[in-house]
Amino acid sequence: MTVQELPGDTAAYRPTPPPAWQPRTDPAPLLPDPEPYRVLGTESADAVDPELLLRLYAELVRGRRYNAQATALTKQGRLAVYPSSTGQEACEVAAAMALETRDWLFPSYRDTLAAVARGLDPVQALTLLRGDWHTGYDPHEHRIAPLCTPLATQLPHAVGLAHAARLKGDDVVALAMVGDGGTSEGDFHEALNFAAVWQAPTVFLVQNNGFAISVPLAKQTAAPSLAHKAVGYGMPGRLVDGNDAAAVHEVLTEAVERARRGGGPTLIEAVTYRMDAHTNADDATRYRGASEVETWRAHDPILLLERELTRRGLLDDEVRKAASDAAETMAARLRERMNAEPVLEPMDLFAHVYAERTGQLREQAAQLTAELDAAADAEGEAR
Ligand SMILES: Cc1ncc(C[n+]2csc(CCOP(=O)(O)OP(=O)(O)O)c2C)c(N)n1
Ligand SMILES: [Mg+2]
Repeated sequence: MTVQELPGDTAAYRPTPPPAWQPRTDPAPLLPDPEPYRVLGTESADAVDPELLLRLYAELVRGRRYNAQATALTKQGRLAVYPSSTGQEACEVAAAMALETRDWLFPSYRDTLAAVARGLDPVQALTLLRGDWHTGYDPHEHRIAPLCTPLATQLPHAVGLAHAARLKGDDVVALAMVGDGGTSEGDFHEALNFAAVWQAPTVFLVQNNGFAISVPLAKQTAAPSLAHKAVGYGMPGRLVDGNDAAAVHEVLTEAVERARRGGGPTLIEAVTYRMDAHTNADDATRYRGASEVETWRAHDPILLLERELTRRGLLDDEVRKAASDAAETMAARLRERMNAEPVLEPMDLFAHVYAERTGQLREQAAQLTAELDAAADAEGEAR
């Protein structure tokens, strides 16, 4: 074993392990493919069920329209902020489709689309981003954890839930979504370590969209790939083309099934690209060039699917129109409902925070009650 000389006094450093030392796990089977795994445009595309390709297509078209509509709502002052997943729809949709109803999804703030593709009401999915009412939906009802803004904190939650389900004998899988930037968080490390040690039925999907706001991946990590990080925890790492909906769907489905069988967690890095700015509050032209964006436009997830469907004679004007009509209907309904003023109950601010209110929350609740009563009295007097 050759060890690079360290500068300074290295006399005390004895890197050679004793002869009996063996790796605890053979690292070779855990290593990701050297290139992102692809299906569309390759020979294995022929084996993909046409129904699945058509379903993915309809969902991707609807997803893109959802992103455009939600972004437009921010410009109309109807939504405080929207982190668009345009360009990442294949990951979002495949994540939702790989799960069974009994499974759990742990999304980040960028994964509204995955929640909607899983069946969540599109308006409820935006409630948090409008700043209206907590999570906006009942996580237990939908088995979708709150869209998580603090980076990577959803990952230990996912592991805890998966581990608890396993202890109870439920064959539930937790799929946790995180960005490339989120992999630098301590929570990422803790979650993956616990998941591997406990063999918790968890799947980690990292959407490597190239940036953490303005920070490019090259400034985020020196690892060969984010998928390689899996090996250090003792779980398999998979590297997949995140714009290839068939490939992401296959890799995620395999990982979910493996976790359900008791095979333990998987870390998946989906290589994709954030086509829009970080959110509507960001100007991406300040840190990246137009030519980079154009290169990715040629590798657009919808375009890749359209090519495959056309090659197999599955895409005609009727299929296109059905997908775009369904997307337009969804967008029109979303617009209409988001333009209606929500009915909000201010005291709900204190509901669902803790099972038992803390002293500070009780104080704040009393203060708000007094303010609301005073406002009501003032209104009464003014009449
Ligand atoms: C713990 C924590 N630190 C910092 C932030 C501020 N922040 C919000 S988004 C973001 C970038 C995250 O990038 P990435 O994980 O790649 O996800 P993406 O936005 O690209 O989907 C940062 C630093 C935060 N939300 N939480
Ligand atoms: Mg990112």
